Amino acid sequence: MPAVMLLFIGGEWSPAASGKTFAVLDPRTGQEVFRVAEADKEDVDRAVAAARRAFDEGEWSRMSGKQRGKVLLKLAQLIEDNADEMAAIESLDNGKPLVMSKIADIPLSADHFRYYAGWADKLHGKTIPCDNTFGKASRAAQWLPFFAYTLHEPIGVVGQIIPWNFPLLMLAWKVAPALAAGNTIVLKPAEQTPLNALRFAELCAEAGVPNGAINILPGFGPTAGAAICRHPGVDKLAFTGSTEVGRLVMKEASERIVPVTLELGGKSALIIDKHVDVDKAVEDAHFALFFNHGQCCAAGSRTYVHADIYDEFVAKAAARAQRRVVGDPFEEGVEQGPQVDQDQLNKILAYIDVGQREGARMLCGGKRRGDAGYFVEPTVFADVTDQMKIAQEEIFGPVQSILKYHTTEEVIARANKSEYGLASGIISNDVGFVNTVSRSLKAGTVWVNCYNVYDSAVPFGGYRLSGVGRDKGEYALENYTQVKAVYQSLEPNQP
Ligand code: TXE
Repeated sequence: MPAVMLLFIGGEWSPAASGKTFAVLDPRTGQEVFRVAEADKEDVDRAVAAARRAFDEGEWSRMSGKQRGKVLLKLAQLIEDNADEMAAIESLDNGKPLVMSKIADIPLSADHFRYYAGWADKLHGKTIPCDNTFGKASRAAQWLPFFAYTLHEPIGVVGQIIPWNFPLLMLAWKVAPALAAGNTIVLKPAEQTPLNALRFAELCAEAGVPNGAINILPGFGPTAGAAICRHPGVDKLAFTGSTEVGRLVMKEASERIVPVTLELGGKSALIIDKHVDVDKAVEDAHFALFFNHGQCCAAGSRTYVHADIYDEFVAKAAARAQRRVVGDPFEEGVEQGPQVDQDQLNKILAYIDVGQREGARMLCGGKRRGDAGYFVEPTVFADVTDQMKIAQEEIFGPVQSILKYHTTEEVIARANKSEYGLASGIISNDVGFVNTVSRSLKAGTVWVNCYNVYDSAVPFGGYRLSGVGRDKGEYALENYTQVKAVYQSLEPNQP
């Protein structure tokens, strides 16, 4: 790769029109490791024009589904062939442990392309028999005179904006279904983590994605991101990130009446019944929150524990967090690397401060670790109450909040009081409890006796402020297709 990485527009590498670049920092040290061209409005104009050309000329949009599927399979294979390199890029860019990039981010991304490759030739509509609306006499009187069929057509040029917590995987969630359905794409990775999106662009060229079908524009939200949202040539918007920015994206979509899908923040409740093996429940709850350093929209960030096991659970949860190995993500045995950037570090430390001031009992952690990079000590708060900020707002860091409950009805009501509704979890061996709670929770995902399971075939998305629409699975294809109804008379055009 060149010293300054460029924008990928129309199948070619090009500098930003402004000539500007920005620094990519190593979250372990805060030091600059790469420079990347910084896209802005003019670059978005060029990228949208390239995507429009590619769409209208039909090289991708009218390619047969089978052919598109082959290209997506090749992409999956190329990600796997380059897995070690891409895992290293992911850990360098984001700070997550190399082992996690290797066992989660990269293989799940490859799997996503493989899964949607299978859908590319199965996007067919329905045939629908129609009634004789106008009482028109049919020559073949015993048959209905009309029938209709539906076509699932690609929408056009899709603008996609993604975050930094799972840089390649979030790209895969957005890009794979959009490409499978025949759309062309202008994608902006997060400014903190643009590297694997650029590596992915190289793989697209190698896999045979036609020039212009995918354009990758690293840059900042209020400039490049806003320009994508406002561009009259963008036919659909897809966004993953904060609820605050999600609102802006939706406003822009409403101005132009284009469809929009949003995957936003969360404050997910993990409910732990009294009928459990406490050690196992502690481990599950630890994983639910601390996975990816707490930087998961679905993090189990409100841990509700039944009063009967509360004291034992709290003591063991704190002991587990204290054992969590924090360090260089490239070192073996490390479970937690640095947070992604200074802003996130500051935000997390501010919430830890608020938690203490609001009266939660801090059992461990609470500070920045070291003075280089963005490391935070794994932190556990007990005796958290629903009205505390740390129980209501997304911290997005390694801070576990434990709350006590007494009855099933009470915990369901409290869990549902959040303004978010992304995910949730239940740990229990009582089938009645599991059934009652899973059907009562207002959340897009419920994990039972597990957490953070992400199969490409299973939809993911939120209720309430957590978003609109679903990523993943068959459902995501609806985000990227228009349904056209074609009526056809069964009679020939003769007098
Ligand atoms: O998010 P932003 P940030 C939550 C999490 C985190 C907080 C802030 O709580 O602490 O959001 O993180 C682009 N028009 N999540 O500031 O700003 C931006 O460049 C168009 C939850 O990183 O929402 C990036 O590509 N785009 C979450 C993307 O939006 C704009 C993942 C996300 O950044 C824009 C990340 C604008 N005006 C953070 N402003 C999840 N749901 O997984 C920014 N962007």
